[in-house]
Amino acid sequence: MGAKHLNTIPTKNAKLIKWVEEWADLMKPEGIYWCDGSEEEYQTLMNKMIDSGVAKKLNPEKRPNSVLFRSDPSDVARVENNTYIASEKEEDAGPTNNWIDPAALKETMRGLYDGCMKGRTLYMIPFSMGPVGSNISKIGMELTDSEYVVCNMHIMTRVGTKVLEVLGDDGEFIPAIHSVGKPLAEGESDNGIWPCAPIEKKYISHFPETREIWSHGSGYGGNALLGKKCLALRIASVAARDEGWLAEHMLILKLTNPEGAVKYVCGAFPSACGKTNLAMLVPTIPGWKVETIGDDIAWMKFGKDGRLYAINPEAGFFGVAPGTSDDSNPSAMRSVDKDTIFTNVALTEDNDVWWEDMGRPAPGKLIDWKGNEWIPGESDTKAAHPNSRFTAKAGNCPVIAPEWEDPAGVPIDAILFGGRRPSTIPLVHQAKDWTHGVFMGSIVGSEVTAAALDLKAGTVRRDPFAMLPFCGYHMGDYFAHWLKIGTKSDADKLPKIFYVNWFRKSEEGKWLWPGFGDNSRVLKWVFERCAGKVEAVDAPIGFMPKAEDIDVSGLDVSAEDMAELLSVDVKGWINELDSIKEHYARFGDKLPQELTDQLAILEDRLKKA
Ligand code: SAT
Ligand code: MN
Repeated sequence: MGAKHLNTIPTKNAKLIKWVEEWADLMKPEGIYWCDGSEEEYQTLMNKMIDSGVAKKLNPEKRPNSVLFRSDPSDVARVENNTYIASEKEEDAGPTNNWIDPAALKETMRGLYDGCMKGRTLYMIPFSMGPVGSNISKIGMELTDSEYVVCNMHIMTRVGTKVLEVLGDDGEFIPAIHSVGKPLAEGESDNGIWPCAPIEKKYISHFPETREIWSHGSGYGGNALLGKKCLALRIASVAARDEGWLAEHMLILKLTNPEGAVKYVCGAFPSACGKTNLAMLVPTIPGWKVETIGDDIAWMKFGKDGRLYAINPEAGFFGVAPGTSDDSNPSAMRSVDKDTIFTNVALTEDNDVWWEDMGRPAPGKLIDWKGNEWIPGESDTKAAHPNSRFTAKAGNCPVIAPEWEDPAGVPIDAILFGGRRPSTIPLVHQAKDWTHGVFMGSIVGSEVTAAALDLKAGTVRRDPFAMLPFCGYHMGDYFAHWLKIGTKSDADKLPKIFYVNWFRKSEEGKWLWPGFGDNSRVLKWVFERCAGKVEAVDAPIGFMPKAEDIDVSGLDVSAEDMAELLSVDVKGWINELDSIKEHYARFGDKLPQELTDQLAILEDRLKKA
C-alpha cells in the first residue's frame, strides 16, 4: 500500500508528509517526487517532455533555453464556468461566483481523483508566493502529475528546499491539489499529446473556510498553476479579508521623475486593457522612468508607519503573446528572448516562434497552434491562439525594478482603476477620498463589442476592481472590506485613487488618446498630485487636471481633443447612473450603504452641474 518516494523526503513536517501520502493513496501514482526547485530539476523534466514530444525545443541560437507547447484545443484558457467557490454557505460566495456545497463537491472530486495519476509521477511542489520568508508571503504546496506545471511553477513562483526550510517542522501551508485527469494504462504514454480531461471533468475548486484548492482536468495556466489566480487571488482575498490586508488583481510599477524622486503605483484593469504594457511602459516624456515590480497581482499590508506596502507574489510573467511587439511592449519582448515557455503560439520553419501583431510578418510557412501547416496570405485562421502565452522570468525583464523582491514590499502612493471605455469616462480623474475611490473601483467596467460577447455593442461589462472572476467571497462583502481598510490609517497615508481611461474615442470612432508610452503623461499628473505639486479642478465626478497640468510637449493631439479628454460628459454620466444602479442591485443588502451614498452624491452633483 502506498506509492514509494522517488527521492529523499526533504522535510520533517509530519502534517505535510501525511497529507501527500494520503493523496497518493487515492491517486495511485507510480511514485512521489519532491521538487527542489533547482535548475537541474527544470532541465531534467523539460528534457523528459521534449523527448516524449509534448514540448518542442526552440532554436537555441534564436531562443536559448526555450520551448513550445501546444495544448489540447479544449484546454486553452481559464474555465470560469467550471470554477467554484465552495463556501459552507451559498450566500458567502455571492452572485458573481459559482457555488456548490463543499461536501458534495469533494465527494464528486474524490471520485475523479481516484486512480487519476496511474502511470504518472506525483510531483510535490513546495512554493512561496512572495519572496521566501517575507511576512507578506504565503507558502503553498501543490501536488501535481504534470511536468508542465512543475516547470511553469519554477518560473512563476519560488519553488523548493528553501521554502521547506521556512515552513519548518510545523509551519502552515495552503494545500493545492492538481491532476490533469488523464491516467495512463499499463505501457501507455502521452505520445506527444497534451494530457487533460474533457470539459465535464474539469473542476477548479476553492474551499475558502479551509483554504484549500482542488483542481482536476486541465493543464493550462490559471487552472493548473495554482499559486496564481487560485491561491494569490481567490484564497488570498479571503485570508486578506480575515487578516486585514488586500490581495488584488493589480500591476505594481515604480515611477521616477527627472529629479530622481520615486512613487509606487498599483493598477487594476479588466483583461485586454494593457496591464502588462502599462507595467513595462517606456515614457515618452524626457527624464521620466517606469520600472516593473509586477504585472498581475499585488498583496498589500500596512507597515508600522501606517502606509500600505505591496509585494508581487509572483516571480514571472504569464503574458498573452498576440499583440506583444517591439512597439507595444519592447521590455516584454526582451523578457522572452530566452528561458521562456511558450504555449499555443506558432512555430516558424527555423524553430522560432511567431504570433499575430508581433510587429513583423510571418517569415514563411508556419505550424499553427493546432499543429497544422499555416501559410501567410492563404490561411484564414489565426496562427497563434488569441490566448497563447509566454511564461518568462521576471528577472529577465530589462526594466524590472531592483527592489522587486524586497521582502518588506514597496509603499504604495497611488492606485489606478481603468477599463476600455470609448465614451463618457475622461482620460483621468481622481477620487475625493478613499470611500469615493472604493466607489470608483466598484464600478470598473469595460465596453464590449457585439462580436466579442453575446451583449449589445456599447454595453459596459462591469468588472469591479477587475476582480470579477477572482474574488473568493461575496463581492458586496469585498466592497465593505475595502471601505474598512480605509479606516485603518490616516487619510494622508493611504494611497490616492485615480480612474484612468486610455480608450476614449471621438464620435467618428477615432482614438482620442495615443496610449502606450504616452500614458506616462497621465502618470506624471498622478505623481504630481501625490507629491502635492499641482492643484486640481473640483469637478462633479472627482478631481480633474487643469489643461495646462497634463504635459503635452511633443504630443500630436489637438487642443480640442485634449479638451474632450479632460471634460466631464454630464449627459453621458447621467446615463451611466442607471447602469451603475443595475450593477449594484446584484449585491442586494450586502451592498455597503457608503456606496449607495456615493452614488446619490454623484447623481446630485451631476444634476446640479
Ligand atoms: O490563465 S491565467 O489565469 O493564468 C491568465 C489569465 O487568464 O489572466
Ligand atoms: Mn490577470
